[in-house]
Amino acid sequence: MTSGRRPFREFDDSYDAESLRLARRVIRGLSLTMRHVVLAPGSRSAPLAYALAEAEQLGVLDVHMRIDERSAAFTALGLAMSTGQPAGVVTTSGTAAGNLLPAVMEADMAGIPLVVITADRPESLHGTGANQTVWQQGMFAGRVRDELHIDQSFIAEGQVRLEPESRDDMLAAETQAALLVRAAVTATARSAPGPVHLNIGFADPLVPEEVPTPQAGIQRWARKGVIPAQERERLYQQARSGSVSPAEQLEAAALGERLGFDSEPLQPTAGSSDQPSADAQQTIDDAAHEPVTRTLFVMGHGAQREAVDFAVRTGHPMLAEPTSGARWSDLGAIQAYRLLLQAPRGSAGEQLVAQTERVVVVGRPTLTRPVQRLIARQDIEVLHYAPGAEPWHDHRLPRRIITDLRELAGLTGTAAAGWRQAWQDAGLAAQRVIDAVLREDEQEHSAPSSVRAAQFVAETVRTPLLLGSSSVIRDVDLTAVLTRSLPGSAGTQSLDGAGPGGRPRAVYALRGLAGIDGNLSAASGVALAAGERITALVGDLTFLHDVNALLLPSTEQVPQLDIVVINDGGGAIFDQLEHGAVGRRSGQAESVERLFGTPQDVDIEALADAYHHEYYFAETLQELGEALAHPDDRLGMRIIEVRTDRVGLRDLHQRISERVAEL
Ligand SMILES: Cc1ncc(C[n+]2csc(CCOP(=O)(O)OP(=O)(O)O)c2C)c(N)n1
Ligand SMILES: [Mg+2]
Repeated sequence: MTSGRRPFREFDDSYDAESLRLARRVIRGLSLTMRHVVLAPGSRSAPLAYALAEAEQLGVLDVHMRIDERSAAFTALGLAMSTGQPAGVVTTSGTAAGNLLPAVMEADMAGIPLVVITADRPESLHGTGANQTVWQQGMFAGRVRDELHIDQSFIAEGQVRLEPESRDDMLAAETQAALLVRAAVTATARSAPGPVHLNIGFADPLVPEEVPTPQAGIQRWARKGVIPAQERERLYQQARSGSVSPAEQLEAAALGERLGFDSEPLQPTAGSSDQPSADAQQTIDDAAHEPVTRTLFVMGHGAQREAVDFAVRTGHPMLAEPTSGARWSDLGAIQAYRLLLQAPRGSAGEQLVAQTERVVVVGRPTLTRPVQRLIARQDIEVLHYAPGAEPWHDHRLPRRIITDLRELAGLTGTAAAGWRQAWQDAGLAAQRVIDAVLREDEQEHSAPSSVRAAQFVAETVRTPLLLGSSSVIRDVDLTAVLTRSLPGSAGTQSLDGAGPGGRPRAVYALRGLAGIDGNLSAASGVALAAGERITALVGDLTFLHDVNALLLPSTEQVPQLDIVVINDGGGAIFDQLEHGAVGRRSGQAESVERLFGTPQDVDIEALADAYHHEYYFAETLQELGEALAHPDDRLGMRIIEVRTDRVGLRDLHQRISERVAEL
């Protein structure tokens, strides 16, 4: 504390260890805009653990304990993905911190506000051979939007203050933490939301003192303006159907007031259900006249909602990936578009592509090569609608960037008569072929293929879905007919994307880097945030890679999660790629299977048993349907295994392509 100035005290915990006092202020700052924190146990992070427990008791935060840090980080990623709000993960020092890297990488490339907080040894112990001590400052450099290092010694040196000298003291630990989270959620023309890193060097002692008087208890440090738990829940639920919650606005306003910022609302991140503004609506309505064009919209991951509305209202066809928020047949998304794009000369698909004047890319398409080839074509004008910075944006792409919906409207106008219908007809014809081939295949083998199983799950489940990387998401993209109004319900179909429950149906996936790691943990984060059942549909290697998502300390709330594992005893996807052809060369099959297929025969039932989660084996689609029925009556985490054979998949895909090419 600098001499002569009176500290601006909001609460008094001067009786306590300095590490605890620092941790409390940091958590106060973080909790301005954060509701969920996932914590893994450790010694150096103890001050944060105690402070988090207090914050949870005060109703400021929800804390989730996990044992494996990689799983903890992906759980936090899922929490942030689902809410569009920052979520935190806290670890001790050493390799614990290293385990956060995969989730940080995904958050970076997917634009998710993940706040990683690593406890560190104090700077004085670095380079002395002290246990579990490694240079952690900047360890996520290049992948985080901002990073902050606070060492406890900074307090004595006056670089960080525990007691601010004014309400907007920029050296106050609380303010610094709050500003860091702000960097995670800020969307500007140059920077998308994304992960941030806070590294804190704590010095002993790391345990709290006993509270000397009841008044000095934890109730003293709750930040002012904390919304009562019940009200918070109501606002939170409300927030899930809108773009920016009243709670966020309140919190942003509170932060702004304290720190002297403009209190503009926080920006929702990609994948959240942002509504088009009145302005955007007007633009859409104005554009519904001139010019008349044959434009094709490619809707990738995180496609902006206003562009989807624009395409729907102006009648342009949409080739929409499952996580684009546009992949609804009741919105007219084109089925089986991948096959239309790769159809041979003279086919209906080829003629449609030939008539296309312009392609507009929205969001980030990652799933199929025919789409990549389409948007790389030189003979068709390709535009990219990107109103703000995109985490994946590559300025080297030879595409014209359109940042304004009005400008887009001026170029694409409204669709030529029959343009969307022609695509829809072709898509529907291809869809019929897919369904027929899948049926034939099922009869031939007297068991469903993995493709059919994925289609079945995506089309039948009534919960939000998380699609695993690898074949699953591509199979759903190729074959599933998804509707926003769920089967069996009388939900209305409106442009606001609302399903029968009044919320848009959500389809999640880790498309930032498409890793097969962390998928189940992310799904459990989504389930924890949503407070409802989620279905994760994954391949066997994706399941086994993140099996520690099943590992929950027995004190913790079990996520409402159905995990459907399509077990084909290894990685099927490589056989669909070039390696499938290599494997068919004489004498190469075994080697390709070993190098890429990585066969496994883990007993998934025994695994589920070991973790005490319910297990179902579905031999037929009917059994699968029964296992997935009545999601509201189920409790906890359930694992549903479907066994399939990957040997015939390459032929099955070829048969589908050939039959569609004949159309
Ligand atoms: C962390 C990580 N490691 C490796 C890969 C490369 N990879 C992509 S798909 C795949 C196999 C996935 O197998 P499975 O989950 O069983 O799905 P399948 O293709 O069999 O349906 C692998 C290893 C990856 N995407 N992420
Ligand atoms: Mg597999």
